[in-house]
Amino acid sequence: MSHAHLTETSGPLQGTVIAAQANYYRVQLNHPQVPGQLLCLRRGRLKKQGQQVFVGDQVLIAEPDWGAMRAVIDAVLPRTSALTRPAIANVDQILLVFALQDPEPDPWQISRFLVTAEASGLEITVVLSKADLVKPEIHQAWITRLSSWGYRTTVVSVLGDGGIDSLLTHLKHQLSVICGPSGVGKSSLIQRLIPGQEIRIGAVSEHWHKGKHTTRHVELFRLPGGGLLADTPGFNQPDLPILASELGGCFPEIRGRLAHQACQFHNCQHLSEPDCAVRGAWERYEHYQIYHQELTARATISMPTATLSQKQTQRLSQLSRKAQRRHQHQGSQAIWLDDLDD
Ligand SMILES: Nc1nc2c(ncn2[C@@H]2O[C@H](COP(=O)(O)OP(=O)(O)OP(=O)(O)O)[C@@H](O)[C@H]2O)c(=O)[nH]1
Ligand SMILES: [Mg+2]
Ligand SMILES: [Zn+2]
Repeated sequence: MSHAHLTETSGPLQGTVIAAQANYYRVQLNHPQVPGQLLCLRRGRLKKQGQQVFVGDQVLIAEPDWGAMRAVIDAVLPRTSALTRPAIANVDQILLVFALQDPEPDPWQISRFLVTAEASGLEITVVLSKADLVKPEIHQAWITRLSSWGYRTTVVSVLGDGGIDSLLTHLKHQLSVICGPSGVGKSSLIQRLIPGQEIRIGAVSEHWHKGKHTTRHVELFRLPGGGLLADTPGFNQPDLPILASELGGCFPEIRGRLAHQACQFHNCQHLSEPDCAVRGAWERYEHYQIYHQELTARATISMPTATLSQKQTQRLSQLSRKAQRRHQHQGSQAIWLDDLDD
């Protein structure tokens, strides 16, 4: 089908935003017959309305210039979901990647990523990478441990074939986002899944020790069997974007317990209340307690300070610092969100 024919017969052109950088968006047209991508600006009107354009957005395109492969984004279609960190629209599932070695898995960090991913309400798939670096007994120990947390886990290595096919099947027809700490092999895994795709990979020596991030922008890649996969920059300590009262819903262990038995109080926080169905000797209960403390301290601090005495304020910032120290990791939050839109 020729480009001219396409514009005459098919009404407004619809496409998927594949990448965003500064004011430019790369848009892949949804017509399978049309190869290549258009470099687009956002209409001034959308900018005035504060309508942001995210990677993953379905957009309508106008004024195509087929010679220069440029066009204008005329409208953003309604989103089925929107993640803000990273900023991606219409995501179906989150692929969380952790390395079995280099860097060594940290249960607190894994748990923080899991809770943050749960807060999105999207389906979660856990992948343990760099299987070639550790013995199979260690794979099995982590699979068992994560299974007791409520997650099914796929073990992969970019040097072998194990797990790769089942992962591709799992990602088919979906828009998935790959998230995880820096240096765990997210970009390498995408390259393994999509032969021929050029992706920036970090050198092993210059990695997590320095908190260096190799992937800097969000970008969607087309998987060979269908589906889109977004690479994201690794960051080491996600934010827990929830209220303390929502925390319980982000633990499969708690959802499971409450499905069988109710707490005495309907608004039980599962801390020291009597007849609590959740409190107990399960592994991540301690994570729940510490995150709860952190979220409570954060919520109170963001109240207008005039309502607190100086002594109370001091005590609260002490508490919050303590909570932060409990799971301090080098590396910073993703700051690259700012360059996605103006
Ligand atoms: N032995 C081994 N090394 C791997 C494997 N996967 C990735 N690596 C190495 O781990 C390092 C980091 O890989 P990347 O793919 O850049 O990691 P990333 O998660 O994308 O890192 P950021 O973009 O910084 O978040 C590179 O040196 C890779 O070669 C694997 O399966 N086995
Ligand atoms: Mg990367
Ligand atoms: Zn309870």
